[in-house]
Amino acid sequence: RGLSHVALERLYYVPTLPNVLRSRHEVVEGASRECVGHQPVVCSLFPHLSNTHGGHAPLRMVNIVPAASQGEDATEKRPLRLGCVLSGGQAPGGHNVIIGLHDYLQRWHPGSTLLGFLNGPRGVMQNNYKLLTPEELDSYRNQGGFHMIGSGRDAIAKPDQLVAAEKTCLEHDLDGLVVIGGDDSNTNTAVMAEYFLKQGVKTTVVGVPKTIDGDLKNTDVPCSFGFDTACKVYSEAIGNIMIDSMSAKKYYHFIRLMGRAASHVTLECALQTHPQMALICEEVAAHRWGLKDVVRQVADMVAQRAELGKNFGVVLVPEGLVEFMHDVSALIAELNEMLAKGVNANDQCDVIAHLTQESADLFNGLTPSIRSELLEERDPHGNVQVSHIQTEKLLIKLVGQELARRKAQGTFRGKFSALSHFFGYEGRCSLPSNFDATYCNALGQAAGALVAAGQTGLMATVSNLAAPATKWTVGGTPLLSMMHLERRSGRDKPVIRKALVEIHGAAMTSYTSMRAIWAIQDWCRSPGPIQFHGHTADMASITLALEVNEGQ
Ligand code: FBP
Repeated sequence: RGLSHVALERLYYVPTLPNVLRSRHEVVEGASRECVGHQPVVCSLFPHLSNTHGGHAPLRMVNIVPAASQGEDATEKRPLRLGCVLSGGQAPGGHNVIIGLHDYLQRWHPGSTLLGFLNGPRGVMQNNYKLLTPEELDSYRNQGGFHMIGSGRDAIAKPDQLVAAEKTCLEHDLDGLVVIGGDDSNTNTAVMAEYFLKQGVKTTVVGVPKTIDGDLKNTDVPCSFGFDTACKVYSEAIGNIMIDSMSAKKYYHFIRLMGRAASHVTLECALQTHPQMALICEEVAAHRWGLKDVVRQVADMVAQRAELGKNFGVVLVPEGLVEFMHDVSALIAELNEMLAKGVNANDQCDVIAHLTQESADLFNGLTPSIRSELLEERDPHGNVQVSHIQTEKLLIKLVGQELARRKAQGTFRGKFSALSHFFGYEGRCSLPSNFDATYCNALGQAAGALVAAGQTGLMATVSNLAAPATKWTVGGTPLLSMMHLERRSGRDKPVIRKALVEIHGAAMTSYTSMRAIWAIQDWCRSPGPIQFHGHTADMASITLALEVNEGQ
């Protein structure tokens, strides 16, 4: 396939397996869990998974622990039939999850069959799959991308989609289906698990936390895979740009970073590189800042540096920013409701006529491209496609106008010349870092152990990540425990709640304690490329290290 020297070498990297998965183990019930919100309603919508149809058994996580009994029984090693599917955006390490699953089956259930459904959930509904062989899997070990089986953003949620998925699982007599996806995909994992229980279909459904956005985490799930690698890729490029900016001394670089609603990626990259400014969506929301407030803050920083003779710097912009400025988020909410009611998005006069005065004024002040992006089709889960919105260009334009106004008043004497960048897709398919390669392998093996134990409606978990990988703990947490009700496409829906940046958490505190200095000093930190060997190779993201330590 034209593998580079490094990619070839990575084929032979052997991720460390947590001790508990190296020897005989079993799945035992763990602590009880509650939904993150609206528990009675969420549980009533998932009566089989929450057990509400037969009493009020609490949601429980499960732990994978060394087996209590020494003897093996005959059923223990029975061959299983499993399917797996990659869902949503690419994230480095996806192949290792599937390989971990396969290796688990080979080791503990020899003779098992593993099917890979092609091009995302649609492959499950259309019964489009391939049999995954050891030879093919070996050629994807520790490689980036999702191209072995492809991914897609279709949802399996509506009645006809669930029936189609059921038909496929019955046809292959699947014991389990492993869904490797983000928050929305795993919401649908819960929907499918519930439906299969209701129908008496034997296939269990287990999720694996995937997304570079880093917003799929909770007490049991320390992070989603792919985040570490993607942030390292972006941070390398940001570090290089910062040094260019300090060398040329003539440009401000506005760099928008992927991450959807959450600013985890931006925060991690800020801690890695020390930019002059990093906007954090969650802080913008907490202070109810609007577009004008954000523009003023950036302009203040530029003006402050100009007083020091510095007309250059780097500003990091999370891609979800537009959704968090209170005025823009109110506008988006109005647009969502309006589109759900069938107002024609192509008729901007009609759209404006349906907006409140405040939103209409804001809408009129946006650039035409941003206006049409806000009106674009939502993704299949009802989200605004924020990665299409060029917020960095909007900010450059508005900050430029604000500085021109100040110049006319005599309060700004510097220069403002800005360039825009967007880092997103280039980070999603990199060769996974040692951390992601190891974490993903363990997650795949954990998913295998859960399915083998007949568990359903759980997300595979691998924790204790601050310790060496041999000591990582493994288990599963109820998908329902991550859910609450959210307004989607004009109605309340039970969905997995996105884990946003904690503005008083360790990572954010670490940033806020330094940002005033980074704004004026040029303490650029250039992390360089991902390392696969040497003492820095196994370091996981800074935010994970801070947050994991804080949680202990
Ligand atoms: P997931 O939530 O599916 O992991 O996708 C993450 C992401 O990379 C976001 O950061 C980004 O906004 C979005 O996908 C882009 O989507 P697409 O690949 O459909 O353009």
